[in-house]
Amino acid sequence: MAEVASASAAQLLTEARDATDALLERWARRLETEVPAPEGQALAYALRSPGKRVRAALVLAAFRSAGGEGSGAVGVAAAVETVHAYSLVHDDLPCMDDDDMRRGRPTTHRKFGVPVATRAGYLLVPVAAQVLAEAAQDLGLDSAGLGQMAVALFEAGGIEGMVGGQYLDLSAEGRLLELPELMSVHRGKTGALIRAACTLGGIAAGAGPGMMSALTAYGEEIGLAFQIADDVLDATATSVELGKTAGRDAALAKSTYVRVLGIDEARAEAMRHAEQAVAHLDSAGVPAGSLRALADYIVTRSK
Ligand code: GRG
Repeated sequence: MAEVASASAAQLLTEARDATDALLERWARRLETEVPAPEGQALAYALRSPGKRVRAALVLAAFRSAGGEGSGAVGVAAAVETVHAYSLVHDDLPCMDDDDMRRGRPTTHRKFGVPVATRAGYLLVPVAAQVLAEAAQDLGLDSAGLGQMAVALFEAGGIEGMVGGQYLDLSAEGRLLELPELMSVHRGKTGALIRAACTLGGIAAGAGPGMMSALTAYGEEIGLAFQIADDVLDATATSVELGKTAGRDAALAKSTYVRVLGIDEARAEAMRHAEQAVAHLDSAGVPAGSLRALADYIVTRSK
């Protein structure tokens, strides 16, 4: 298969951010007017929160690697970022990681209070479903295509993925996990949604089974690499660089790759997973294109 033209990670992240933010801004305006205050304002605040848009970039890169053309996948990217936005609002709540700063701004509950932030977080889930349904229409997918995307996104966001991983993570606080258990926390809590971003890009492009399994295998490895890199950044970067409180894992006595392996070995492990991710694409003959650049970015990023 021919290699697709590959954008640099920086170009792709900028493109993903501009396109996704524009779509999320339309939803923020709509929700601000349709949902009574203060929940409507809290929803808009969470959707306008300036993330790096890595998951959106993965959707777009996977879409193109699978032969997708045009801008139809932007809605899919926005749906994934909406689920991510919900998870951050809830993750920051006092009953979870209890954090004051996110993306360089006060967390949603610090701005609107815990009850409003909790409700706004839940409300983002059906919003994500609506964003996804509109994206399926833009892509010209039939109801089976929408169903396949919905299963990929909401299974990853649920008990078999993100919620399950977060639950394990919270219940393990103060206890040192062995590597296999830690790996399942990371695969669920963070990896599942990142893997789904890659899978969804493939579904949006109408990819066949070989391409789909390569994209999913890439997503599985890169999701793990992402959270290991996140563990390293939490231990080595500053709060200003991260836009959130650094050193939170140590403060909460969490098991992390840094705690289990040390910083250097954790970094090396993230690199190994990133290489493995790209190897899945190469060995299936899938044009890696920008997915290669994103794999590299994910393990070398500074925030
Ligand atoms: C009901 C138990 C239960 C859970 C609810 C809250 C939740 C579900 C899950 C939390 C999942 C979570 C927040 C995992 C951390 C993922 C992570 C590394 C986030 C940071 O991602 P970046 O660096 O952030 O891409 P930006 O801000 O750039 O988007």
